[in-house]
Amino acid sequence: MMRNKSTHFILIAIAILNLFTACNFKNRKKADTEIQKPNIVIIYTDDLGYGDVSAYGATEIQTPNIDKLAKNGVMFTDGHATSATCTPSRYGLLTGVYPWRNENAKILPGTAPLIIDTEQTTIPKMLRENGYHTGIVGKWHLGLGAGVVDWNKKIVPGPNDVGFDYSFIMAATQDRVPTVYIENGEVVGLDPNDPIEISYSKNFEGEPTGKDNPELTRMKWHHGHNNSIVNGIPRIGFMKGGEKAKWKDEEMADVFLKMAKQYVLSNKNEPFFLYYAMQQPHVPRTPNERFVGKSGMGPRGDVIVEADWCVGEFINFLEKEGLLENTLIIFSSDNGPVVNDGYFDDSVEKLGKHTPSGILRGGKYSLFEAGTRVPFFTYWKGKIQPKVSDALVCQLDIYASLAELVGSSDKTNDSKPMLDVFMGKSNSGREELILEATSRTALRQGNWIMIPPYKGSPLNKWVNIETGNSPEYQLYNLSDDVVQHKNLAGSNKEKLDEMIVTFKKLRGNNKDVTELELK
Ligand code: NG6
Ligand code: CA
Repeated sequence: MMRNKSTHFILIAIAILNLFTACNFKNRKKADTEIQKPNIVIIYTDDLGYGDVSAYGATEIQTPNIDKLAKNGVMFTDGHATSATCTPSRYGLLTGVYPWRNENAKILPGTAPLIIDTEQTTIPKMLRENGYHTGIVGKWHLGLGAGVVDWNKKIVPGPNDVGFDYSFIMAATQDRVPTVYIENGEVVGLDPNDPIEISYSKNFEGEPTGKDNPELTRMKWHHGHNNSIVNGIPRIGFMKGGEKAKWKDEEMADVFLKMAKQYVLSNKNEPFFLYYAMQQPHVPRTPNERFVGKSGMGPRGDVIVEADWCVGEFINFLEKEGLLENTLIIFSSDNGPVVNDGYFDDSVEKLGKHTPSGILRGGKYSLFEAGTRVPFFTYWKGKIQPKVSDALVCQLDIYASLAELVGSSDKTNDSKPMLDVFMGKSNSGREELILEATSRTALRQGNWIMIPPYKGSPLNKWVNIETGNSPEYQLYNLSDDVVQHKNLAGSNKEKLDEMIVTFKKLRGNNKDVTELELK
């Protein structure tokens, strides 16, 4: 059959249109795959050391669930927290800003005001602007309120004012009052007839304390931790009232796990970001009875086994919900390990051959490697190929890397975009990194670390950890001396001077630093 002119025209038009739609579809698909918005979960432990995880070489304790993620993801052997203590570390993680830039980023009492500026950009804020629902379940320890907090009213500002749509937290630490959960700024289970009062300076009349009433305690204090007694455990700080709202320590792991799952269930239909900040193995170590005696290493080992179980439960839950293939998981710890952190809890006596810091020197509070070098890995089923990476990475860089992932142009000066490293596609980690421990700083450059001279004892005798303090400069080459036993400051003055110059440049105008002299 002959076609007339107009039929021809129509056919050509349709063909052109088809071509356009095909191209368009192709383009659209490309854009969709370039910018991915997987769910993002940061699982953050408290004081878990480099040597506490069997994937990282622990032999005396087994962490099969954590190992499964580590071994099927990118397992970093040189991954760091920004600091060797909690508050500064969490500040660095969430804001992408070095904690030593904020003089308030030090271990905070439970009454401290919020130390993140509500105008400041944070991981949850950045993700929220990019279509994520954002939640935190677990330990906060970044301060609450703007001055004196009334715990009986809505507590603001807090996590919900720095980017989290949902929050279920403990204010500070498990060993600090207030010992209550706070959900979106409100104390959970508070009885208005039994208001909460908190003080870090003096006791409330008639209230027992660990110091004066040891007969009321079931866990004895070793150093600090002798103020108010809650559930038979003496704490840091004084608390009155709020009886019904007080948490039960042995249930905390289950409560946080339940709330983490609940958060996911409520928000699984949109991209979500969950910061699951577990309390283990920080003191007081209070395993649920299901885990008591399971490690053979006393409560510290038992709560690590408990934390490992929680990780397994949470991952199985994501799998069951069909979310695992679409969820990027980042696992790490806020600082290095400590064995005796203020209670007689058998952790020293029952440690046996276990070495929480692995082969590394130091631990929590220390400028030596074990202060900040912690278990650190990324896992994304089907997207990340198993790999052990020796790239130098820091939690500070999670901010910029997640920004890269979701296509955000948000930046901070300190956080370096390293998505390819976290995805296991590249090995080029950081060249330079400033590490912090109890307000002292050191410079890591390539495989070298330079620790400037610091006053103070070389050993924190309370916790039996080497601090890194020395009247002399320390310079170590970690490529053949990861244990930091050979101080090369005297023999390699050229490298030392080069590092002092870089350190001064990076740290900027700070008295401690500007007074440092070249050798
Ligand atoms: C210290 C506590 C320690 C722990 C730490 C904070 C004393 C003597 N020691 O001051 O037990 O609570 O603060 O730990 O009170 S962190 O992991 O939150 O940084
Ligand atoms: Ca900690």
